[in-house]
Amino acid sequence: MEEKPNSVLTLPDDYSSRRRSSTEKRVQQIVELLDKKDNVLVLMHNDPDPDAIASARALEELLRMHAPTTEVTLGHGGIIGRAENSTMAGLVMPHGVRIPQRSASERIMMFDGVMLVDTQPIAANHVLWNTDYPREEVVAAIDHHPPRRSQLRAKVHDVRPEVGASATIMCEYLAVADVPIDAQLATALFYGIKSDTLGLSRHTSDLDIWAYSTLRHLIQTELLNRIEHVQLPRTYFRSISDALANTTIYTVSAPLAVEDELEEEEAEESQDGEQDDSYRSDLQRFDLDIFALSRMLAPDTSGSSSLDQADGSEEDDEEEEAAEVTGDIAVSLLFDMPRPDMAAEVADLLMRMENVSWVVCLGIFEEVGVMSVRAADSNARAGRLVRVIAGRNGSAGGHNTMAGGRIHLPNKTPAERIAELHALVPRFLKELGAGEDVGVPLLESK
Ligand SMILES: [Mn+2]
Repeated sequence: MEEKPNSVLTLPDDYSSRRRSSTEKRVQQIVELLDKKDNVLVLMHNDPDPDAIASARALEELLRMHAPTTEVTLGHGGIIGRAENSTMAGLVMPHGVRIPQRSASERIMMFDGVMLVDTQPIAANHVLWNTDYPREEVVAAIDHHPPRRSQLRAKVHDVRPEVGASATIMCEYLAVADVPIDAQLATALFYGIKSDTLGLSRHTSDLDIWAYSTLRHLIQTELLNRIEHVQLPRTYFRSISDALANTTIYTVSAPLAVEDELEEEEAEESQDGEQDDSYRSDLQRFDLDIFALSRMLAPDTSGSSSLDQADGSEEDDEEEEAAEVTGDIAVSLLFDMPRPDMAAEVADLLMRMENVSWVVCLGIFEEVGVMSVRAADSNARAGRLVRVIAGRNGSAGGHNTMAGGRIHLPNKTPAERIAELHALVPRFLKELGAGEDVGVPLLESK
């Protein structure tokens, strides 16, 4: 095991004093708000991913130093399903607490403060949702998901959609607040950024590149390998096999972007999608370091990709034309998923197929229909697509190239749930301009 001394992250060379003082002020505000609080909950989104876990650990470390009298509990709803993520949680967050939604109201009341990481008060993907907890009382929200059109804000509300990972924002806090981090936390933060940005290959800002390259020297490679290359259960391969057997390819002239069909306010939105988005297939991870390296060597191409801009400013994209491109749409159905994040993992895998412009992966987990959508074009508005489909029967959201959602299917027989899933397919195809295409099963196609 490599032994590395704890170190304070060095801020970027071009980090202005103005920026420094505004970050200092945010940290200061958090510390002051915790002044009279004895025990606070740092709450991750449901089914936390590496970015959420790393961000929670980083906030815990910051509070340990700057609010030492406040007891901190790290908590989340849902399950940590994916093998890499549960391995990471076991190694770096063994003290994390699972809070089931049904007992959330009582459990939350045991804390005198709540802070959110990798999610925000208005989102439906954390356990405060569906409780009476006054969400305007949330002490801080540190997140990078596109903000909702809502007045509901945390007291310290740091939501930056242009940044690739919440862990990156936490690195900035740690650096400004002079918090030394050990190799384990450095590894967690590095992996959080790596998995959320696909190794800086998409949705990446200058700050992500700074954090990633600074952390790179501090990580414990053995720990990273244990997480990233964890052995997978047989059920994993069975699920992948089932998914590929139930994948159909539609070849059409597909619209590049989804057109507006509903007002934002009409759909109940959540961030289920973005949480899905952080799960990456192993195959994709294989290529990440090459990408990361090329991004670091060519910083000019990194700072403001069109994806960042399009995701960050919802208002601007009204002017975009829905251009036509030819590409394949891969639709995969997973009728019985072992865990809710399986759909996202399969979607990531299918995105690697040649000539694919859209992937729609639909699955059933318990009483929920799970949608995971990927698009090749950075202006594709995948988030809008899943919101259109989910409508009022579910919750959905996401970025231009990655999105997800859930449709609630309670009180239905398994056969009825499967029928509901099948019924979603023509709706997706219609939205994508492929309503007439019959499709070819992937495993029978040439
Ligand atoms: Mn994230």
